[in-house]
Amino acid sequence: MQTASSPALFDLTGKTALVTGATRGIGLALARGLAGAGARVILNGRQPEAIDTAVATLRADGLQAFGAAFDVTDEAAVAQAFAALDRQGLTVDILVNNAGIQHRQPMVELALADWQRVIDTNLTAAFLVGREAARRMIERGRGGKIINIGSLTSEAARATVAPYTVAKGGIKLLSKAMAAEWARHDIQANAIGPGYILTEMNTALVNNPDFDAWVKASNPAQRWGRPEELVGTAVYLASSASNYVNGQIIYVDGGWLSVL
Ligand code: GCO
Repeated sequence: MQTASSPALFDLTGKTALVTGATRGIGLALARGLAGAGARVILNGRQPEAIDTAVATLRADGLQAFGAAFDVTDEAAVAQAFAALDRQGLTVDILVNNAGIQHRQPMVELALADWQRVIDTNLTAAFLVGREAARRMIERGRGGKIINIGSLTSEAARATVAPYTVAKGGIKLLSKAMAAEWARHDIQANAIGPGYILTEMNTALVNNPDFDAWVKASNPAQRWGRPEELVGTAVYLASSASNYVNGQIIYVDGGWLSVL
């Protein structure tokens, strides 16, 4: 049996990756990282101008980047976006379901509309985009990779972020549901559970001295993570190095979940 040497195992040359919510934060870092490993990347977001800027930044570094503006929570828009990619000859080999929002409010005050919005964006969208991608991967018969972005809250709750917690718990099991149905088509669906990462979404937390102190005290690494620190795990889960790894969630959290 032939075993590829390690650079080849992780090489994404010739693959196309779609990253949702890729105009900033974790999504942008993962898009850049996958492109750095050789993939052609399609950056999704809702605002065309933000996508253009992100695409231009990657291209300036000699990376292969394209944009696709669509709302991941809109079933018809997702279908249309994939049809447009089909017409451009862009076939998604790797999907990163990253788009996510946060809404912090105690549950007794929480409106149904806010609950729904958070569930739609953080969980239902991963089903919608995953379904379109998987339909095509199955039809092409060349397998594929799906990486869903979970959270520490895929494992344990935190007060004031109930819908996010529920959605991220769902992401962990959605990855297993995808593996259960699509592994036979050589599709691997796994999740990454980032710890507390320095992103715009978390600005309010980073700037809150009590929260910042709590993050550093509760994490054995004693610090926040950086978006780039998720890239290695994403490249691994996008590459042939993980071809028999399916339905898993890998926490990249500095050890946070390992301690009480
Ligand atoms: C929060 C944060 C979360 C966490 C992340 C940890 O309010 O709890 O916004 O996004 O940073 O989910 O994994």
